[in-house]
Amino acid sequence: MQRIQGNRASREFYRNHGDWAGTPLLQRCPGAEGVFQLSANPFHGARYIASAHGLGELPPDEGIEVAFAGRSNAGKSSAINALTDQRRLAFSSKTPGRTQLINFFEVEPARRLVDLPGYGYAAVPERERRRWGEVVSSYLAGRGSLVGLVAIMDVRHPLTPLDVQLLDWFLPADKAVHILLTKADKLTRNEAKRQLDLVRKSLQLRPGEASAQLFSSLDRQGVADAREKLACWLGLKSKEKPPADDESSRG
Ligand SMILES: Nc1nc2c(ncn2[C@@H]2O[C@H](COP(=O)(O)OP(=O)(O)OP(=O)(O)O)[C@@H](O)[C@H]2O)c(=O)[nH]1
Ligand SMILES: [Mg+2]
Repeated sequence: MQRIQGNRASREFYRNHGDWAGTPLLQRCPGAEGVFQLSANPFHGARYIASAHGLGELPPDEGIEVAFAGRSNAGKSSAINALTDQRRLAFSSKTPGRTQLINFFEVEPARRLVDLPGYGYAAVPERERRRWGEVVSSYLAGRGSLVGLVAIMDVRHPLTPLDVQLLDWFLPADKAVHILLTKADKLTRNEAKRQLDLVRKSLQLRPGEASAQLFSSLDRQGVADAREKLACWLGLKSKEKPPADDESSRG
């Protein structure tokens, strides 16, 4: 697999737009919570902008974006829907392998979420699987505007060999990784916590290197924490509602 290119485009973006000019992303957003106290969902206005079937169809590599990767059926599209508070922004399905395109959603101008096609679904023909592996790995390796990876894993069976391969390759790069252990509603609180501890321990995650949390798009646990994390990565602020018109001030 190709080694990840430097983050020149994204560093430039932060230099021009960020409140923390020059501070590396991993130092800026160390934990899963408390970076911003979001009072409103900054992802709410996200809208679909493009789908790419191949590398030639990607939107311009400008601004910054965060990609969601994981096994087929792990809950990538559902997580994007939960984060944006939209029911069908990213299509989610009971049929694994449904998302076959790289789908781009714009949160604000030059700030995007990217839904990647899932890996590891056996029923997808070998030729198609190989082609998609090539497209996705090239995207991850060469996309300058990509600042971080959200690795999506089913909490009941995290860190499959393909997940580990993705992380092994991504962690040493100068980019952020956040793991969402999805479908946490399928386990008891104790079981889910045990799984989270296991993942943290087996990856020996250090603060600032990568982070992991429990998540459920069904009962919404962890949605607020994930929002804070990704809002920090993308340099988003809460979208405050404009103050209500004051009747008395009208002429
Ligand atoms: N109980 C529960 N089900 C979930 C959760 N997240 C997703 N699902 C279900 O899991 C199935 C797959 O979800 P998707 O979001 O389509 O998964 P995906 O990772 O986008 O799948 P591909 O596009 O095939 O790679 C759907 O039936 C979802 O309703 C969750 O947090 N809890
Ligand atoms: Mg999907």
